[in-house]
Amino acid sequence: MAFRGALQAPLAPNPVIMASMGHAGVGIGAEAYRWVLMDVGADPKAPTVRGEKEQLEVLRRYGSTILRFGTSIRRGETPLVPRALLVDLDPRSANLILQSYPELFAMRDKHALYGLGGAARNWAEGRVRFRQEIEKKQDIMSRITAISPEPVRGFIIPFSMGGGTGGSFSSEFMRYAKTAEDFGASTVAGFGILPEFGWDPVIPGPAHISIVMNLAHQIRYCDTPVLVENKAMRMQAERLKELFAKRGSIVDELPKQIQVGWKEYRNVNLIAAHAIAEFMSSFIRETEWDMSNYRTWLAASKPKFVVPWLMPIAPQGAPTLKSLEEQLKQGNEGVLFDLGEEDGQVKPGPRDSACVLVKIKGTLGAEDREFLKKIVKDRFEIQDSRIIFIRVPALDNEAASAMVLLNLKAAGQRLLPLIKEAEESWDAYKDEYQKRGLSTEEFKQAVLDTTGHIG
Ligand SMILES: Nc1nc2c(ncn2[C@@H]2O[C@H](COP(=O)(O)OP(=O)(O)OP(=O)(O)O)[C@@H](O)[C@H]2O)c(=O)[nH]1
Ligand SMILES: [Mg+2]
Repeated sequence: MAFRGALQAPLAPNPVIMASMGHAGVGIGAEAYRWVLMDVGADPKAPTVRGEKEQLEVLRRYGSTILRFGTSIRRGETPLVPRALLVDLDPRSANLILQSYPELFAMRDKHALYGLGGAARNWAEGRVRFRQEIEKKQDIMSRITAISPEPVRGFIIPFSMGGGTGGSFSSEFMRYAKTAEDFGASTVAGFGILPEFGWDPVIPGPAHISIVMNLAHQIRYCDTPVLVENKAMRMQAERLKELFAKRGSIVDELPKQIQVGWKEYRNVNLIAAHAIAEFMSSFIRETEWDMSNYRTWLAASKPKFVVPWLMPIAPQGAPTLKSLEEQLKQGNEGVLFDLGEEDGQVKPGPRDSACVLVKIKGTLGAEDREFLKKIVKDRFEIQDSRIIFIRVPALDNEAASAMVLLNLKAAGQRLLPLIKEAEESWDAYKDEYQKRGLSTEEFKQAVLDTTGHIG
């Protein structure tokens, strides 16, 4: 009987790997996995499944993002291991996650790739070091093969654009994922975080140059470039801090005496992790949507940048639309990017579109769609025909949620001042960058590519 069950179970699609880059990327990537496992009711400290039926169920739903680690090893349980890479120049961040969550990241140092020291907040230095230390010395391909023996379907890449390592490593990794022979057909989704100037400890000038180089790489190599902002997320984190205090975070379980700077980003990272978990749920559960469909949705978009709108931001309640409506009434929602709205409205672009992921139990009827469409249209003037819906099945104990992925011209326009600032800073920094292999020509091309794509 058991054998027949195994034969009937549909195969999980090819794996998706989370490649977390730099300090912010590692913190958010690890938090997103914790979130995904909590959603299915697994204990993130020791995520396992029992029995064949449960195994098949979980693997059918999550097999593409979680590796079944060997055979049952204790008490008939099988550990589930995230297909996650934690990549940084500074070894502290990945090491701390591995030490604090040894059973979650059970392949230990296979998950971690690191060099020595930092990238000096210099995108060009980060790129050289990625090539020398991560790609060659650490042999990134062997790591990818270790956590995914099957061909890879896609990559999700969380990172911050304002430092040295995350912005440059993710740029190089996107290029690598899109040009290496083994991955040509995979789908690459970036989750890039824009820093908050004047609050986050970023250096204006170099941070702007990193943002431009990174945006140019996202335009060229990313199928789904998702942008979020620390400023918008911090505002929501502060507003909803009581709700987040009740929800556990990976940060809570890090040793108290070791500070790696995630404490102050705890709630901000929970919000980013929630957005990534929602994104993953659109193609890892039994939906009609494949990760590669995002590529087609955005193929002709200009700009193709995507901004997430989370409803609710901190999940509460039952898996019904009624419960979601209740959360909205309480203001538990928000766009994770400042679109420069005036009087609550954004000037519409002719091809603006939205992709609405709705996680509920049961069907998503015509009335439900109308209700959600109205919410979207009240805020953004998007044509009916350009709003698409993907229903994601919720589990019994899960809260209902929706994430609207917005593809708006306004998001591109917001980036123009940052590009201008980078251009104005170049002369002062160019010697430092040229020494590490980023020529004025290449930088100017990135400026042209980004402004041309957005404008
Ligand atoms: N949302 C969020 N932002 C972070 C986090 N950590 C750092 N940042 C912000 O991102 C900027 C730089 O990114 P980091 O990830 O710290 O830097 P890095 O990628 O490790 O690069 P280095 O500068 O080489 O260390 C910081 O100045 C902060 O503004 C985090 O955990 N979450
Ligand atoms: Mg760092």
